[in-house]
Amino acid sequence: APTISRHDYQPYPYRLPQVELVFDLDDVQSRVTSKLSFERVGAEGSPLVLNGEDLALESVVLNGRKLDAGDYQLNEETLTVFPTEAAITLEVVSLCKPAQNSTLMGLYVSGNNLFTQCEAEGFRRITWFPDRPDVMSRYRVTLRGDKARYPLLLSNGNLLESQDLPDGRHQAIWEDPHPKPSYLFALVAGDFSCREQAIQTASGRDALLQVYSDRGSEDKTEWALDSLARAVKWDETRFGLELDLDRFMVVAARDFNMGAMENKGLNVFNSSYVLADPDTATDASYHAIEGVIGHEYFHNWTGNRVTCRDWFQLSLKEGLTVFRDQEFSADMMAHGLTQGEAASARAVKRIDDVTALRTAQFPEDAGPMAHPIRPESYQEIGNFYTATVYEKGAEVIRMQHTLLGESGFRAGMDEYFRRHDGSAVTCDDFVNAMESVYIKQNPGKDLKVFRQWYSQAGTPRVKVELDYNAAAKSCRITLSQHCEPVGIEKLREPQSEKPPLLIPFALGLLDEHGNGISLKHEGKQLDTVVLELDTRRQTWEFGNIPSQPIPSLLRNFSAPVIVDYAYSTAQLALLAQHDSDPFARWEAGQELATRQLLKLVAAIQAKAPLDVDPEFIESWRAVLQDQQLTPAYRSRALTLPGEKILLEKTLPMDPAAVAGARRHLRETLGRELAPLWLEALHSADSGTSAPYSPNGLQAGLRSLKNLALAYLAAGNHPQATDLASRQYYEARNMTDRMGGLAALVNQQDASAGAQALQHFYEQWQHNPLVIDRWFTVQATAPSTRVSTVRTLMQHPAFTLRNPNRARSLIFQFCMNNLQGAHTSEGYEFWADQVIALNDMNPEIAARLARAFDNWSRYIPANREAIRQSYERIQQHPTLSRNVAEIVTKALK
Ligand code: HT7
Ligand code: ZN
Repeated sequence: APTISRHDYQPYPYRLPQVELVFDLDDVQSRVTSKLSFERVGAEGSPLVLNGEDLALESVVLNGRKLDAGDYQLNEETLTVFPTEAAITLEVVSLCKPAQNSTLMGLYVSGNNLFTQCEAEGFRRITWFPDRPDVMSRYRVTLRGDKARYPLLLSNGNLLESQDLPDGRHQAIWEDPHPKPSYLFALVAGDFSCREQAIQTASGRDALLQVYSDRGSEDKTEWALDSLARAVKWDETRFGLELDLDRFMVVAARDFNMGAMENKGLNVFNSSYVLADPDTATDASYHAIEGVIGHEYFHNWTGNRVTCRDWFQLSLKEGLTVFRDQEFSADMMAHGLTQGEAASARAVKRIDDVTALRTAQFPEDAGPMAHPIRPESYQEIGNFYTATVYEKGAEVIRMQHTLLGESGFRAGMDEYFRRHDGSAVTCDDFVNAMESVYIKQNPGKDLKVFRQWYSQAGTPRVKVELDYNAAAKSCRITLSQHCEPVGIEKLREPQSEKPPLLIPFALGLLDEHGNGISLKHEGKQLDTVVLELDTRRQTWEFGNIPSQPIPSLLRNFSAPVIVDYAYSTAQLALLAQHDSDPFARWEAGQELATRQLLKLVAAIQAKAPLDVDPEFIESWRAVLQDQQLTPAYRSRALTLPGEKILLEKTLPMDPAAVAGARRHLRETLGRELAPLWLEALHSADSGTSAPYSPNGLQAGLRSLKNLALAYLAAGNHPQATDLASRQYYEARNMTDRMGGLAALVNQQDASAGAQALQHFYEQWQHNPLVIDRWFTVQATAPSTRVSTVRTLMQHPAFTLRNPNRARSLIFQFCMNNLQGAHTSEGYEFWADQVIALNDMNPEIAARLARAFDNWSRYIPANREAIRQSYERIQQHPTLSRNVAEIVTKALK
């Protein structure tokens, strides 16, 4: 497949102000009639190239003249006509087959309903079109279909009219007043129930919020609709951005490739991010729904009103919108709390976001798919909806927020919209708007060095040196940065050092009792200073430091970097008990745990005895007993670093040793601290007797309770099975039920787990989202092997065609079961599934194909087995462009 490069961007030679589409909808074959009114802006004689995929062409009419096959060029991917006039009307009739479309891109069937998914390049599967984000048009859309089968016909914008037609058909005409690129087009046809809420926007306009879902699920859409109303208010308050539509619709689909899609005024959602009630959704699901509803709504401005010029700019909308949804969720979690509780709630959200970044993005940035947040090239854009573009992209926006401050960032956003509302722009345009404010705040400085974050892949390392001068009572802090070559850089220019980045590095100093030392920086006395490191090595000096200080580094994770500092264990223990920055305090505990775990990994590899340091157990005991900490924070502080985070810290990577080390430490902590876990479990349990709410306090208590139960089960406590059984069978919400079930399935007494699984299936077999949980808990159980997964694939409830189901079993096993999947049988199984999915749904197949893409850093036995499996995938005769790109890069 050809490689597309960022630098090859050419503007489209035509404007397309107006689009008229008529859909004759039918699941077997739909007919699409399009009338496109072009105006030439490029050179005279420019060919008009339209994209199309999997379409049958019926007719082409150019300025009223029907074209013969010889008048246009038609190939697998494009239709080209050769107009001579500057103003052109092109009418194209084409056919597509929704029921046969298992890719879930373009127009497809889910349940009995029809949906579209157009981002990034799905519109071309609906009709011939300039399917690129810089062509923005007003759409008028007529939908026609069988009224009994598709009683609801929805598209973007306002409903102009609806009427009955002969033969039991009906039609609806929609007009979207906002010009948009084709990737934001949507239609939905089918039978749904609707929950709605009338709102008034800040300027007093009336608007209607609607959430559509399968009939029978309307009792599960209250949280999504409330979340949407909160998101609308939040964007008005925090960013001054108002809803610009009379009607904002969200529709839930069972079959969906990603989380959700921000089509203008008609968001389509994976039903897992819409449906919730206490019996079926966990606290984590409630929070994810709030976050994703917010994310898609916030795209209405950051993505839709201002969109991307080309797909290399994807992080322009995604990084910014993830940053906005993270802030929305943090504000919602902190709402109504005291100042101290609010700080803790925000820290918990930050810890969760950084954990997700380290789990998915750090490995990506060190592997063969490493790319800058603004990639330089791609073969298939669907492969670049990545943790780097989204999550690291959000960190890059967050750093700009840190550099400018809240009001400066808001001024930069206002300027961005003032300059670019209604256009398709670049990441540079965004930084330019922010820079206009930064320059005013910092005369003589600019964001030139900062921009390097957009061009550079890899996680930078920042080395910290601290030099205390007791006589002068001063302390020098030296920071130096370095970023290893990654991915294809290694092949190209392994020797060259990358240019430095501007890294906002938040720092505090503590005395030997753990008290914060006030620091004088740029004329201010502060507890936390933000050092702007923008060269390879820089030193700052602080005066008035009474004694040898302990540094608290990268507070609140002020930049997506890895810090190297030679802390002693005692210093880490002090930070873990006293640091006033809750993120850095958590980080110190995680570093202590990491050191302990890496010692155990080494012992396992050396077949030496597995000793756990008593001081480490004491540090865990201290947190467990610290009643000043909120339950949510305590649960994060008592969770060991995840296996994927640990694997990244070992070379060569040894999955079995990492899993073994973590299992041993959990068992030891479970056993040694058993009375405290029991106490935590009982007191958290009595704290959650109020009617269910996913609020931070209740969710925190449940999280601590489930953690305590998991530790007791890991430590083989004699009461663990009874406690877990009781919690499972008596649960009044899904969070408790899943906590009980996981503890039963993961402990040694197999029969109690099997019984509970049987009971769970019987109870919830009619709810697909709950059955996904049933598959996941089995896929991730440490005792699960390939044979178990193959048996589960034979279960009548399993299907590879539904992405949620495939993710719940296959992805969870391959990606989150280190003990089960990292065997030669596991790697063979994975390759079988990539190949099966490839012919069905290439986007999903390509995601699974990435499961072991950092194979070259594994221990030799695993490395060789994975390589063979990648080679087998590569030989598959009908390999999609999506999977081929991943496999080729992995094998390079
Ligand atoms: N902007 C949306 C991207 C998306 C997508 C991309 C490829 C294939 C299927 C897809 N569904 C949604 C999601 C978002 O970031 O909001
Ligand atoms: Zn998004």
